[in-house]
Amino acid sequence: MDKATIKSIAQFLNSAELEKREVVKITKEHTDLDVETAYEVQEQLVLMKLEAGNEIIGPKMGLTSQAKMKQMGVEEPIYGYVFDYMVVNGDQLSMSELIHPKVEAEVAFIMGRDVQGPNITAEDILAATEYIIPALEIIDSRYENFNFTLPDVIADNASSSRVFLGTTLRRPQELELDLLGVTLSINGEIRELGAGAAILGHPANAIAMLANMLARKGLKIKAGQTILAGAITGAVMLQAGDTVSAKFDGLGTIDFKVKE
Ligand code: 0L1
Ligand code: MG
Repeated sequence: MDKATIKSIAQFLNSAELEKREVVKITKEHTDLDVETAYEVQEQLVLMKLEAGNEIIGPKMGLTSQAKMKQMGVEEPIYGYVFDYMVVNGDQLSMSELIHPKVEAEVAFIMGRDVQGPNITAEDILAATEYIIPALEIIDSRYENFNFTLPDVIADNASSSRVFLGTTLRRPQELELDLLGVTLSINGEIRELGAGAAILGHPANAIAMLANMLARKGLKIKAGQTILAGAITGAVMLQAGDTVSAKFDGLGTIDFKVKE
């Protein structure tokens, strides 16, 4: 696929996000879009957002649960980027800014040091992490009905849209991240639950994999970045009027309300 086409797909997806418009998956027309080219589209999309004055909070990992990987028929998770404008301040999510959002419970790593792959292990990540915080990611695929292939979702910045970051900070050594339990309730009813082990056996494994995937591109994890490790729970579709509450063992709660 030539550079101009890659750029035009990135523009198309960026406009869909900015205009809150759902679109048909890219691979319907561009049947030759493969994973490698999809990351090139994502790179262009990221560049457009940076040129528009947005800043990267950190990369994120997606499709880190066995269930999601099986569903997509993939053996490797994917990554995308969370930008500053995606971080929600306060406790309200505006439906009018989004297409068809879903929420999933995650943990985020706040990095104290740069980490440069390859051959990074979970132990390297834990040693380089300053704090762990709870997070609720809002994914909002730009594709109709969340209907996409793996290259589609990679090109679409792994459905990144919004994130609520919790205020409880813990050193990684203070937590057993694989055993960390989470419940995700909507309107007072538990809809999803899980443990940190849902993320590739241990959330630090996902961040190590991220460092190694970035290294293939000559990139690294940077000190100060806040990195979403992947979902501990399944993703739940949101509607205006919903009240969302997630409880994280040892990491407090995150609550928000969905408004029109
Ligand atoms: O954060 C993620 O796990 C990315 C999910 C991408 C797939 C989806 O939109 O369901
Ligand atoms: Mg996620």
